[in-house]
Order: sequence, then structure tokens, then C-alpha cells
Amino acid sequence: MLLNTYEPWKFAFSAETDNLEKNSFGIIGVPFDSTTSYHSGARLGPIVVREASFGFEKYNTVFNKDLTSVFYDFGDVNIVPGNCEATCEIVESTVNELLNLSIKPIIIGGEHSASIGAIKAIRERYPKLTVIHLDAHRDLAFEFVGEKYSHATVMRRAHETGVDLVQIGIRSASADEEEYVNSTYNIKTFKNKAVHKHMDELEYFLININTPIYLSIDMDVVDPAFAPHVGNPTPGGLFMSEIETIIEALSHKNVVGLDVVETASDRLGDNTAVVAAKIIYDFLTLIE
Ligand SMILES: [Mn+2]
Repeated sequence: MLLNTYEPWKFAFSAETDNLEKNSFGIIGVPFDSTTSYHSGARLGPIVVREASFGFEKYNTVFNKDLTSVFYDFGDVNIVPGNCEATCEIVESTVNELLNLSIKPIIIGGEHSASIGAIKAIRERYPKLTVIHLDAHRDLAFEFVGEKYSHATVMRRAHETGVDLVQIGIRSASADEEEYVNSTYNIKTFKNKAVHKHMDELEYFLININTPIYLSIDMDVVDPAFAPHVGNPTPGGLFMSEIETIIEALSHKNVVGLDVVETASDRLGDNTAVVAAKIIYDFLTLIE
């Protein structure tokens, strides 16, 4: 890169990749949306989110803090169109490569199934791991239309690896999924109304987590008034200020990975992409 050029295909403020620092973050995109059941287009999410990342200042006014953390953008993984399980395996091995370099992954989706590989790789390294999952949906189906690997089963596959699960912003689930939650001891739920009405209880819960944390954010957790271009838009979602409060609470914790998935748009300047980019930018500002 020359002094007066920039790379719009890399996340804004990302560092050059020739000298990799340990304990940094590494962005990878997963341009995959083959199991999408409603609004497709998440395969272009990584492109539009990166493009939207250039809309922010290095100084984050919301938190009165400069974005000083070192992070890299390693581009997109080679997905296998039409094959979710194979794509998940490639994501898992790519995240393993990052972890071998002591770099924590940030994944831009792509459909939510991208999280499966990342969580499996991270789970291998941490005997105790809490997955904090922001989503309108539980994604706890054992199978979805006969498929074990799908955007709708991702948290079931994650939970099967033995992680504790915290689901925030939930407002859509099947009776089977509710029964599964009730039959387990380590899935904690804060439905959307609980977040709106009792944010202090959620903050208290988050700051008392004492395991490493993987944070998975489906963009449909945000109200579709602000982030309409997702795979399964669901009314009654969170506001940006609530997401900011959640990330701020987690800034005191050991967060070892992040994904921001399901942005489904093919338009530069897309509002869902802007919100997704802002979430990643806030995360990088607060969590080092
Ligand atoms: Mn969802």
C-alpha cells in the first residue's frame, strides 16, 4: 500500500499483514448463503460490510476512545458453494490457523452457519467457553428441513460441543427449541423484552461471566427498522444503543472471538451493512 492509497476490500483501519502481532484480531469473511430459507444475499455480506466500515472516524465518540487495537483483514475463505458442512470445515481450519498465530478471529458473514466451524476450533482450545449469542432466533433445531448443518441449527451444533450458551434478543423459536432449552441446565435466555426492560440485569449477568467468551451476532437481532436486509427479518428487535451497552459490558471480559453474520445485501451504502460495520468497529474499539 502506498502512502496515499487504501484498500477498500479490507476493513477500515486494519493493519498490514507482513508483521503479525500476537493477541491481535484477524478478520475473515465467509461469503456463503446456501442454506438460506427466506431472503438470500448473505454471500455478499463481507463485501458490503467492509465497504461500510470506511464511514467511521478513528475516534469512537460513543465510547470517547480511539480505535487503537491491532487487527488484520485476511480476506474471505474459499467456501464450497452448496455444501454447508464442507464450508464449515474450511472455516474451522482457517480459524485454527489464526489461533496457531495467537490471533483471535472476527468473522464477517455470510449465513450464520459460519459460526459452527469457528466455535468448534475455539472450543478445542478452551475447556470452559461461554457462547453469547445475539439473535432473534434460537437456532437450536436438531435438523432444519432434514439438514444438520444449516443457519437454523448452528447453536444446537455449538451447544453439543459442551459450551455454556447465553441467548439474547430472542423473539422467535419453535416449541421443540423451547423444550430443548428447558431440558438443559446451561442455556440462559434474555428475550428481547427482558433486554428492553431490564438491561441492568443483563449487564450484571455479563460482567459476572468468568470463562472465555465467544460472541456471535446475527444481524437480525437488531430491529428490522434499522437492519432490514437479513436472512430472516423479525420485528421487535434491539436498538443500536442496547448492542453498544452489551459490548461495553463485555469489554471487561476475555472475549476470544466474534462473528457478525447474516447481512444480506448487494448494495454499497446498505443500512444493515452500516450497522454491522459499526458493531465490529465498536467491538474493536472496546475489546483488546
Ligand atoms: Mn436469526
